[in-house]
Amino acid sequence: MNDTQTPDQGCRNLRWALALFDGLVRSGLRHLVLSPGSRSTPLILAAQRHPCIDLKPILDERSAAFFALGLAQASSRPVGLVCTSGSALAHWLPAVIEASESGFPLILLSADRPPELRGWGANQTIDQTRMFGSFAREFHDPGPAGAGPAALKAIRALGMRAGIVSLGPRPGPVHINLPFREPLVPGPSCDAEAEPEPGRAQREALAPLVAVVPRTPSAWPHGLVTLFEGRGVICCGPMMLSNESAAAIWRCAEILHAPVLADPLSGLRFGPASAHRITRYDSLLRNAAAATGLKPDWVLRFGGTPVSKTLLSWLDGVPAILVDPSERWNDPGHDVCARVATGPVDFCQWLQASRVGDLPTREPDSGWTGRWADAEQSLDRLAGMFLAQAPWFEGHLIGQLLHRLPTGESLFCANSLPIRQLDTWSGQGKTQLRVFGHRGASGIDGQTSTLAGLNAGRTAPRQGVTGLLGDLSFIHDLSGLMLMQTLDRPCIVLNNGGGRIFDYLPQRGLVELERLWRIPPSVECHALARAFGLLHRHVDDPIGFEQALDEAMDAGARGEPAGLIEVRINADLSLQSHQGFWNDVREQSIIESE
Ligand SMILES: Cc1ncc(C[n+]2csc(CCOP(=O)(O)OP(=O)(O)O)c2C)c(N)n1
Repeated sequence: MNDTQTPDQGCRNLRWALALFDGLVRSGLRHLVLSPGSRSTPLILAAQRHPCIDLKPILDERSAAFFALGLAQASSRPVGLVCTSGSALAHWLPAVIEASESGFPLILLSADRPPELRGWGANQTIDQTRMFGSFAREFHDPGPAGAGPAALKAIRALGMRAGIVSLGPRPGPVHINLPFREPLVPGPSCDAEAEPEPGRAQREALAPLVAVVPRTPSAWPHGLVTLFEGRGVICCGPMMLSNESAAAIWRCAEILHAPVLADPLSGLRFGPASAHRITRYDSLLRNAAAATGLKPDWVLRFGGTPVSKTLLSWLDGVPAILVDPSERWNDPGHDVCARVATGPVDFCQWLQASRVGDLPTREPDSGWTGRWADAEQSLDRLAGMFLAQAPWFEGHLIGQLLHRLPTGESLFCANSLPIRQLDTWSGQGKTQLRVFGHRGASGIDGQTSTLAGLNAGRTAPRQGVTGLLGDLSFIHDLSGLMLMQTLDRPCIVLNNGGGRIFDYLPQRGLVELERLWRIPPSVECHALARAFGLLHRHVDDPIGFEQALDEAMDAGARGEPAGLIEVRINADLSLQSHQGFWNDVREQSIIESE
């Protein structure tokens, strides 16, 4: 069943609603109380077709909501409410207040008109946004029904999330406002039905699927073990890791015989060597045979979303187990099938106690992880060979910089190309090095001020933080330069003539790319440095860079300001080099077929 093949809007609405209920059912929902109306028709048709849902019609929405409250109270399961647009949902309010105050799981599914009709005098159309204010634990407005597998996956994930959130840790109502475009009734050829998505059989081992696993490991369902059948990878995104947590993740890798794909901001990429550590995945996975041959059955995730887009799209569709003690829903790919609300240390203990490592499908290290380690080594060699013949660019500079930062030092790496280039070129580093970056909102703002703040907050004088920034990021935070006047670590500015990341994105072919996207700054770094009383060094070759870095670090060691190092980058050449390297990777035979 392919949604893009059927333009019927009614059918699209129905499939969308069915996917939403699939997610809700997976979180434990079994009852839906509806009050009749037209706009909510796709929801009612979908619930009617869903084999796990019991439907109860009640005319008055106020009474329906109190009835649902009773059901939720008695069953300790999320209970759904459906009504039409307009004043209908306002009648839910007293019961919603009670559900919020008493902590009962209600799922409020209000049908709505599509955005183009809101605020234009369309019939029965009011502002339904956040109608229940702080009485709803979460509010979602996912927009009109989408087409295609990604949209269905997203709405299914939202259903599951809503049910899970309604159950706790602070149980209560969750409101999803659902706009539907007409026609609301599907055509006769629509063959929509509740359908299993990929990996469903595996996920059903947790039936009813418990996506958020409680904090106490003794209460974790046994079904969680079965998610680790077959071959897996551990993916570590940006996070602040204690030594104890880092050790626990390495131990998880040993137990599971799984490689650790370590993001530059994970805290695991640099430090004592580990046979499980993989750092070259962003390049490696551009090779089609490697991407296919190394595809895992599951991914165990720690930390935030990794920097590498290549990695993210390769993981699309792979069932994920997210271990995260926070209440964040860190799952942009909508692939998380179990979210374990704990940290690496507790999780590792559970792995050990539940003997996940002894599953019969587990391969010895020499097999699966050995293949990953070989691939990493091949990529190391390829990168080395490539850099040996390429003209100097950021690929070389990153190696030089990492090599010169002593143990215990840190790097603050700006967004845009610097963090991606670090991701691509750093490789493994045995020197303990911490990398800071702003991947929460991935802004290019506040970078020089943050660099100064990081240095002010350090606990030992020998643990300084060096900055690596693009030229626009540097200029974006000019007032921060005042804070850098006494900084004893350098700020390295990669001056490539503006926002050159756009050369790597689909915008690269657009008219006026230079004026409207790259925006090359019309101010000179040296003039800025002079204006702010900063020492300025200007380099454009490897020897000059090393000299400047040594001088700046030596000055810092004497407690003197380290100043700016402006590196002139030929952005066209750099782009060519990156593309050349990735082409080499694509063409090489990197992994042997099994
Ligand atoms: C506050 C903020 N404004 C705009 C953007 C969008 N943006 C992302 S990268 C970029 C260009 C950055 O240029 P530069 O710092 O010189 O780095 P380069 O692309 O050359 O690596 C822009 C404008 C953003 N992420 N954050």
